[in-house]
Amino acid sequence: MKRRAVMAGIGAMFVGACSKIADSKVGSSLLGAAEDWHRKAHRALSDRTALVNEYAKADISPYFRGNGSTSVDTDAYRMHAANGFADWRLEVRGLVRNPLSLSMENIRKLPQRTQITRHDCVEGWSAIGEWTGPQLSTILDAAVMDPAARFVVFRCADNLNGADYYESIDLVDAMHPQTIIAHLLNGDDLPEKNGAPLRMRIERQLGYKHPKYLTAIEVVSTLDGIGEGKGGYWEDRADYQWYAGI
Ligand SMILES: Nc1nc2c(c(=O)[nH]1)N[C@H]1C(S)=C(S)[C@@H](COP(=O)(O)O)O[C@H]1N2
Ligand SMILES: [Mo]
Repeated sequence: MKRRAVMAGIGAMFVGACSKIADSKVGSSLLGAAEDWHRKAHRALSDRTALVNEYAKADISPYFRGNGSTSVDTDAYRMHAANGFADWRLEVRGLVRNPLSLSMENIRKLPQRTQITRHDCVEGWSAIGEWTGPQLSTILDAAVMDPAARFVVFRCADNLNGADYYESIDLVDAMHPQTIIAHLLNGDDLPEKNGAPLRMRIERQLGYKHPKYLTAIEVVSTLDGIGEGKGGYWEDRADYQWYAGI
């Protein structure tokens, strides 16, 4: 047999086998299951980029409670608060080409996003607030992440019961349009209890994933060696899930 004929024969065999499998009941349910699996995996991935519900001004809670740390018990923080956080700096470091040190003025001058969202705490309360600040993606784009980057770690000024609060997310949440570095709540500078002068809003996740009193953003390839290695203050000490998607 000529080579071309052999190839055509093999091709025909495959086509034949496939259509036979697809014709049989077992075959079509197998193909169906594979397709279903792919569709679900695809949906799970694309859903993570979907926006959470945003509310109207009329829905804003009259009082947005403070939870966990409601202040930072250091002289440095008191001094920052006393001069309106004019000297506060947000460091952007780790696996980035351009490390940054941003002032509040720098942050206010970036393009801003305002969103009215519901905050859900695992302790069983919710509140709706209007948050304003630059998208994290804008800052990460300016810093230019290394190809090895996989997670973003947030460092905070407060120490809660003997350990520094920290959190981390993956790059899907880091680049999500509703992931912002908020400096305003309901149009005013953040109150101290809600994380002045800067706090993250990571709207696709539960309350403990939104670090307050933000001092640094660290781009890393692994969470090993950071805190106890589980990616966050509560993950390290109370078995809270690292991925707390809502
Ligand atoms: N730095 C820091 N961030 C934090 C906490 C904290 O104690 N310290 N508590 C977390 C928890 S459990 C919740 S529910 C929210 C509360 O935010 P709020 O004080 O603005 O209500 O902040 C989160 N971020
Ligand atoms: Mo919480």
